[in-house]
Amino acid sequence: MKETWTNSDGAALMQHFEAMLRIRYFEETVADFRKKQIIIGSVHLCIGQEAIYVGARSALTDQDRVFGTYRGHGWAIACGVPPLNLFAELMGKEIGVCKGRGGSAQLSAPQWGFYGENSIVGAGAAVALGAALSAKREGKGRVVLTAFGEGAMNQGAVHEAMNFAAYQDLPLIFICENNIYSELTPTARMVRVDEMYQRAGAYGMPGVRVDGNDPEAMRRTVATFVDAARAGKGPALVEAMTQRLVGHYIGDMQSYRPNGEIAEAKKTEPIVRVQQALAAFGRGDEAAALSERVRLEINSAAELACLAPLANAATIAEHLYA
Ligand SMILES: Cc1ncc(C[n+]2csc(CCOP(=O)(O)OP(=O)(O)O)c2C)c(N)n1
Repeated sequence: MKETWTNSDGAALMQHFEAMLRIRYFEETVADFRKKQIIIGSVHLCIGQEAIYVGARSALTDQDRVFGTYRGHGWAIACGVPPLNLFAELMGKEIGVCKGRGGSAQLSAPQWGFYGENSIVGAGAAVALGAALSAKREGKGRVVLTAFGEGAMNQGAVHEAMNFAAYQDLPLIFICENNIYSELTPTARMVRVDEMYQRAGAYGMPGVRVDGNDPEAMRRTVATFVDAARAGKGPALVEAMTQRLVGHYIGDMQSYRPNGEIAEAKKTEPIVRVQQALAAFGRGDEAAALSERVRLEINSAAELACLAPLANAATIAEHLYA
């Protein structure tokens, strides 16, 4: 797919680059900490999919609301959640965004417009539907974005959310992160039609497939649909093509992936591509300095999170609902 980078000085691209690096370095540190058991529990990394979060979030405003999945650290960071409080959450620390009660797959940070992850595949779409209904009734132009994998497109809750949102003209943007695997199974082996965007027409809403490794393509596409949703024209489905460069979970040997697939994907992964584009704009040195600065920022956030106290045992049952 062709890049859409036309800005003359690469300024927008540099901003995307910074945000994508923040996610990448965060995730790499999480992988390291999980292996060392500094972080425990289930962790799903989004390495390789950063352009989706950064591009799409840059098309939203702070009044909008984002719902992710268990692979949601990237959405949280793109929404502006401070890496320190996110690391701390994954470590069960009191300064975590959910006071250490949520962990990697259940955290939320509504004060940043991030209404959370969800470990039940496809369930976030139904929750986001409720937020979109509320946004429509409020009438303040708020838009809701919900993201899920292409495997989730076969869940009943996603189907119901799409149908209801389209019928009610709700301001809801559905982002399908198509990384071509549903857990450990190639999605093409599970469905007859693996072009997920084509399903949008059946619900009566627009649907497009976009290069999810191109943050500008993501921003432009999502911005068009966000404008329409704010104007009362209802939902849309954006199928963002990407690849995860790591396992579904930490420790996944990925024996289901053909030899060479990851090496090939690394040639067109979003950070490498944006870095090359910035070099072409004559901003390669600036990009390298920025990369170093973001790495230091993430290292320092990780160190501070390690030093922070664990969740208070005396109040551990507070803020929990079951
Ligand atoms: C309702 C439900 N069914 C099954 C699972 C187990 N499960 C966890 S991730 C996953 C695959 C989801 O694939 P996809 O939607 O493509 O998202 P990805 O993990 O690739 O981001 C499955 C089946 C679950 N968590 N919830």
